[in-house]
Amino acid sequence: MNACNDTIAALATPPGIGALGIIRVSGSETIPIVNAIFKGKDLSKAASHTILLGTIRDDENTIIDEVLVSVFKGPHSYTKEDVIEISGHGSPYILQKILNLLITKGARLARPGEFTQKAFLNGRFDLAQAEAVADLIASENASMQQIAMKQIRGGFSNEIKKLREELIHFASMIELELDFAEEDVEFANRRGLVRLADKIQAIIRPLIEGFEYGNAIKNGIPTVIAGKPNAGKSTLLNALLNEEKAIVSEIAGTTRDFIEDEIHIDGIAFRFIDTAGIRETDDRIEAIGVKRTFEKMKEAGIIIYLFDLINESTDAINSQLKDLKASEVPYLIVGNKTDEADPNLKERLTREDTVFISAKGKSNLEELKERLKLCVHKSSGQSNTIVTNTRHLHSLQQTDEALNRTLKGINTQMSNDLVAQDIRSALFHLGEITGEVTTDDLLDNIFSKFCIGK
Ligand SMILES: Nc1nc2c(ncn2[C@@H]2O[C@H](COP(=O)(O)OP(=O)(O)OP(=O)(O)O)[C@@H](O)[C@H]2O)c(=O)[nH]1
Ligand SMILES: [Mg+2]
Repeated sequence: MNACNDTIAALATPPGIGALGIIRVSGSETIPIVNAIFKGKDLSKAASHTILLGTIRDDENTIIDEVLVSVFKGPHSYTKEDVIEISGHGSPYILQKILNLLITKGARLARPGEFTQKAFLNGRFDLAQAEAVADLIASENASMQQIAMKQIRGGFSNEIKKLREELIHFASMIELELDFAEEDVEFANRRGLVRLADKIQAIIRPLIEGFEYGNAIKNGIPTVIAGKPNAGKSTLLNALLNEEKAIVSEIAGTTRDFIEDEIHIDGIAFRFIDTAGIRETDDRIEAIGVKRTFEKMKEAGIIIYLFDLINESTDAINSQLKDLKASEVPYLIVGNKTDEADPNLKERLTREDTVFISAKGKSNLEELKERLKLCVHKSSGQSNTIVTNTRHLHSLQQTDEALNRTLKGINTQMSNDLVAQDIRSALFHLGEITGEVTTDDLLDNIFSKFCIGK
């Protein structure tokens, strides 16, 4: 990692032509560097959080652009250093020229994520919050945006920091006992330690369990449309996507490979997967498709189980539902083809959890969407903090395991140095999440994934 007190500059808006382009500068020399190319009010005399109009000129005094300059004096800025944002006209030529001038005056081109990295290193926020900034920028739907925003505003960081401090207390007590090993004293209250380990596990385990849900929200909830051949699965996929994506035909066994696409329903991304209809078949290719359907159903976040109200008997339908109930994946039972179905059949099947639709006629799809949303809210449980970052998940799992070992060590009256080692390990992994424990490699790895200028 290069000197952190360099003054850095980068384009903060996307490259290409735009109405405006913003160049950001941060570091101890920000004000003299920008002052050297800015003609207008003397920036060293400008108050923080003010915007000034002026021109950017090169060494020949040629006007490059007329700009607005926003001044943020450290520590009241994103990076806690002096920061200036130069808003110019969005011409790649002009912006490049301004950046070059800044560099000739002593700024250095920023690396990806370096502004946020400075913010982290200067204690503006912790690592999990810094990572959430990248998530926020990458968020494509309301749920992702909300999860990232919650994390930026503290999320689970504060709680983890508090617990870690309590654990540090126990760790130091146990270390102290090690120093007095001859004397058989007990500074660390074992019951208190067990209580704390339990408390930490009670907090981190739901976070670990919620990861799958969080990840689903990030990547789209895999929603498998399954059922017998000809139930209308491909028709339903097309109706939901509003596009003739999958082939529909009256021939049973039309779909053999799965076809998928994503849509957002009220900010939640669902990845709908149309599958091969489930039946015994001698056709080798179709049989592979059916096998894959079962695999997809196991991996699904939600299953939409579709049956044909015209061509299937009540008994046939009920026996399919029995198999479905055995599955661990949340499912929705959907009767299709209400447009031509015998209304009596529908009556006999009426169960609270069945949705009746006509995929072909696109009727009652709104209710289906509502029910899909309900499934998601149900599986998100009570936890309002959601972990979506694999790095956090890994650290939480390692913490959990270290605490298990700690508890086991206490229960089996293992020697103090072993228990101390397990507590240190738990502390290390908890600290990794918020960045109280870091390595340069880890930081480089995290921030290199950011965009330049953030
Ligand atoms: N009347 C009526 N027919 C429908 C409806 N939905 C689908 N169909 C018809 O049912 C037949 C089968 O539809 P598909 O969507 O291909 O069925 P599938 O479940 O994908 O079938 P496979 O791919 O073979 O497993 C087609 O002829 C559709 O037009 C509906 O709501 N009402
Ligand atoms: Mg199909």
